[in-house]
Amino acid sequence: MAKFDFSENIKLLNDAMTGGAKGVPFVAQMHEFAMRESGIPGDQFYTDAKKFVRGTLEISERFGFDTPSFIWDVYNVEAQALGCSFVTFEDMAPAIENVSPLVSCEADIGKLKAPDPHSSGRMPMVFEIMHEMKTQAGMIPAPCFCAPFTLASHVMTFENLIVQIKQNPGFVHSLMNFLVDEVIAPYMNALVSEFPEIVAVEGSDAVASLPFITQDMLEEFALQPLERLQKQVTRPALCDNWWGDSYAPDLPEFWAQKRRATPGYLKVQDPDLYKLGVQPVIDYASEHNLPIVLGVDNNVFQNGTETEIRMRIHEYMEAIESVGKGALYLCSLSAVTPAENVRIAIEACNDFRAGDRPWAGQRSAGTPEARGETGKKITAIKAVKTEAVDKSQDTPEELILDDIFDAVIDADDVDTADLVKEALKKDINVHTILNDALIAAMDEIGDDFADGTIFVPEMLMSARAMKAGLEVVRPILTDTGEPVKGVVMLATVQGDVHDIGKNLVGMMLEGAGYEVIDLGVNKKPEEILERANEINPDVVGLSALLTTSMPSMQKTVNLFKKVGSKYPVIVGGAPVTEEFAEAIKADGYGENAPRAVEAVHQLIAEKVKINAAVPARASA
Ligand code: B1M
Repeated sequence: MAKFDFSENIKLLNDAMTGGAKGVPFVAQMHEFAMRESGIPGDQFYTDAKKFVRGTLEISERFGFDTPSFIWDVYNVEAQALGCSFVTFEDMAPAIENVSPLVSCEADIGKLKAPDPHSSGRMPMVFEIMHEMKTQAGMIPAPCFCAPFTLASHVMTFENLIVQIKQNPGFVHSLMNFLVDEVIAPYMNALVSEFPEIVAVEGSDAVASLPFITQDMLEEFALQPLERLQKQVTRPALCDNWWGDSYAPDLPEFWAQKRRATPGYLKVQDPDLYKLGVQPVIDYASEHNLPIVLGVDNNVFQNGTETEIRMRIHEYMEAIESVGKGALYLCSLSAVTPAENVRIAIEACNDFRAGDRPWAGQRSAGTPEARGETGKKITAIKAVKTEAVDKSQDTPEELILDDIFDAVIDADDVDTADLVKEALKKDINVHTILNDALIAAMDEIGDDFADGTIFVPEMLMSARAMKAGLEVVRPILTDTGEPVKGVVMLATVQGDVHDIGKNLVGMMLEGAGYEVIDLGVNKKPEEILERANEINPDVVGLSALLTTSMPSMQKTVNLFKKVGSKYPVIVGGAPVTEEFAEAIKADGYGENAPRAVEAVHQLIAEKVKINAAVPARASA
């Protein structure tokens, strides 16, 4: 007899997905929450299968989760086994640090060594977790894998992956084939042969979400490699966590793509679900006779009031009930999610099932307030780009500046560099080229990105083109002793390896004429201060994407203030709000990359004002 018994709820979950259940079950991604509540430090919890399973089962039982988490730190296992740099933390889940990518060019693929599922990295630990789950709880969870696109971004960095997709797609296909054929499929098949009871394997693929990639990229570089995997794994290989439904230019097509990744159900989660509302999901699911999985995100459990948590859960459970089959998903209960809020969430699920439904019929998702200001459709870019501009009255100088501007907008790095050279040959002032063509184009790109009219890849590629133009003018600016507008030092704070947003901020700052020194990710407060003292930047920029790493952002700002550092600090990242920035006494805040540039402009302008005022005061 197993020590922990979740069999009834596992049956409820299985029945719910086929329409035969009485109530709506919930599943939770709660490994990090279980780590904290069990008091097991992260560096042990995620490396010792027995501790992981004991902690997960005990906390699941203590808090009354329907079923224990089937999920561990899913994004890291294959990358670590391939040799990517793996970091553990005491107080949060481990991560892969993209310090030096394993693959930069096609030839590097040949240097990758296929992992052995029984001996490489923590792959053997996963076998042990499965074994422990089986003996302690009589259950065999679906093993998790890191889907090919996200794994490729670990192996070669997100930015390089996008650039190569645009410039050398064959190389990316070869890498994807290697990752599917030599890494993920053998690993999953080894688990299936050890545990034949496995019914399916489940992938996660956060990086392959909109608007970080486009829907076309998703099709060719995320979905098709997944389908290749599906053909090779001896059990259904599912993958259900692409975000970005609210950005999809073609939502039914996006959901059709999702269904190819999870043929048996449709999963939609916050923040997209909150923006879109439940009705489109209900309609689609009813039309296609599909169960739905609706996800409430961490921010609600982290920052929501009791009523907000309860209402969101009831609204989504009611939607699932109206479809007749499906489950609720509680996303990313983390090491800093208040235990009380988790209790409230679980109680809300139980109350709903018991018929205690004070908000029956009420909806807040999908309202204009829930949609916020973002979410404009990508089609708008086409309108911008195809708008005909009458250039017949332009001077030759204006014409070439327009061409440079267009080349940056069209993300053509070769054309941009050539046109800048041509403009210089024609004696056009270097500042005019910089300000009226290169920086002006990036301003427009920044606005389009902030509006949601273009996606990350377009912005990234335009930033590259801008950089190519900048390389041409830089030596001239240096020769003339022209000072750069200012130096900005960037870092993602300790415990956090998210860098896509920070890198975009860096590109936009370069695009606006600043020199950017990027320290990378997972940087301790002391290291950030030490490097600032070496570099002497005009502004320090900190990025955080996790609620668990926000305290580290606060510590860094505190340290700067404590030592009376002269460097102004701006902060940003998805969970970072203006209120938080004010509360931790940061000097500036950027909601997104263009706003971060504005914050830097403002701080530098203030600095210039102060510097100008100092001699005046001294002489008074
Ligand atoms: Co992670 N992840 N992730 N993840 N991931 C989030 C952030 C999450 C919201 C997903 C979720 O579960 N709902 C969640 C955080 C929940 C929370 O705490 N609030 C989460 C989690 C929990 C995790 C892990 C623990 C694993 C997991 O369970 N999912 C793990 C943690 C690793 C670690 O850091 N210790 C993890 C890992 C990963 C990947 C490695 C797989 C990958 C990161 C790859 C990389 O960055 N190289 C990843 C990704 C891609 C995401 C999502 C899908 C996207 C984040 C992103 O890149 N956005 C995200 C869910 C989502 O958003 N749908 C999620 C695109 C980027 C352009 O936006 O970074 O917000 P953003 O940057 C914006 C602004 O915020 C701002 O400007 C940028 C451009 O406009 N900005 C600044 C950013 N920095 C700024 C600095 C400034 C000013 C503005 O001044 C200096």
